[in-house]
Amino acid sequence: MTLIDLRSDTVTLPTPAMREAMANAPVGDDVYGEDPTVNALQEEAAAMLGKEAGLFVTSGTQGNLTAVLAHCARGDEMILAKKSHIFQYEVASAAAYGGVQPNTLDLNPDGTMSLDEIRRAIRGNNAHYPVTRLIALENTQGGAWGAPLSADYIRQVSAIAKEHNLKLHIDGARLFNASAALGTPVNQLAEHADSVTFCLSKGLSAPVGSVLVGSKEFIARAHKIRKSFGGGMRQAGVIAAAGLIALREMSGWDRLREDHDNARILAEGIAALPYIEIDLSRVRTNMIFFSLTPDAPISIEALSAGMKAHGVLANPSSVLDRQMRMVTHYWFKRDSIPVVLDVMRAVLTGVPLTETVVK
Ligand code: TLP
Repeated sequence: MTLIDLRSDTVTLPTPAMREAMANAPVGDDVYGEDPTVNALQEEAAAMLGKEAGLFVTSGTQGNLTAVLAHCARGDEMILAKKSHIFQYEVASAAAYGGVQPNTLDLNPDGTMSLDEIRRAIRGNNAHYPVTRLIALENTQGGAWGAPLSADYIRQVSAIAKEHNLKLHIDGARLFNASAALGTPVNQLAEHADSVTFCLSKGLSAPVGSVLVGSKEFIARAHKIRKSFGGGMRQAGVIAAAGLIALREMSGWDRLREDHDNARILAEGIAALPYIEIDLSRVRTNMIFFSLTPDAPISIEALSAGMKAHGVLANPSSVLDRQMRMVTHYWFKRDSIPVVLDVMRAVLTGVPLTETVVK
């Protein structure tokens, strides 16, 4: 059975061009700064995002942790969304390894935190308070169904940060998706941030890695912190080569808009199924969230298990809310949409699959 995998865009496999580039990559010892492929990736990524320097890291999590620790000292506070990846899904690493305290805010449905609430969260000069050091945004914002944050919103947050002498980090795991959705070049989305991480895996399909970008001075500090986490990767050009192909061939607006269009078409089909609640206006990039109505005859776990039995993978995102997430990506093709919809219909209603779909 061929699997249709909608669990995440993290499941993307390297393209044939990536495998070829990996096989032929010139390499050296990156801890000595001597890997030409890593150096090329770091330079190209920094140039694309309009920053002075870049650092190849193993994952989005390592990039975010490295950035937070390069900006903050122990006991400092960072302001970020309660539904941000850094707060929810990075194993409290900033607290565990950096002693950094999160001050979390709610998200609006459009993925923004209110500017007023950000201002209120910044600590005053009082002996009892921690020092606020950092604001962290996420673009696209996974906790708001992959909503893209506009350059204008980021500029306004950055103005608040500057006024209070704070740093601004963007977890841009899906920054290129935001760019494609908004029609705004990535350098404009990165312009007002002190640091940005983006993932070469996920939507861009590389097998491994993220890049952290910022000023030369910031990246020099980040480089040392990455080493302390065991992130000095030696002949890493073998994987950076795939990252270069991801940047050059997989980050274009037309490419990523295919994933966004597929998400929209799939979401519209899901909206027409019984027992489904979905707000189509919130499907903005490559993520779809929907929930089961209270009268649905099965649980969200049973829906997921039933779909899996027919080769369609999607995970519940909240069992309590009976909610499921689907993420489209390069390896999810448009002709899979009718298959997913028919499988969902069959599992939800108990009526067998239509013949056209059964393989
Ligand atoms: N997100 C994964 C899971 O960890 C939830 C996913 O399937 O979406 N920032 C954002 C916004 C992310 O969504 C992720 C991964 C990361 C950072 C971490 O990246 P990795 O997995 O490379 O450490």
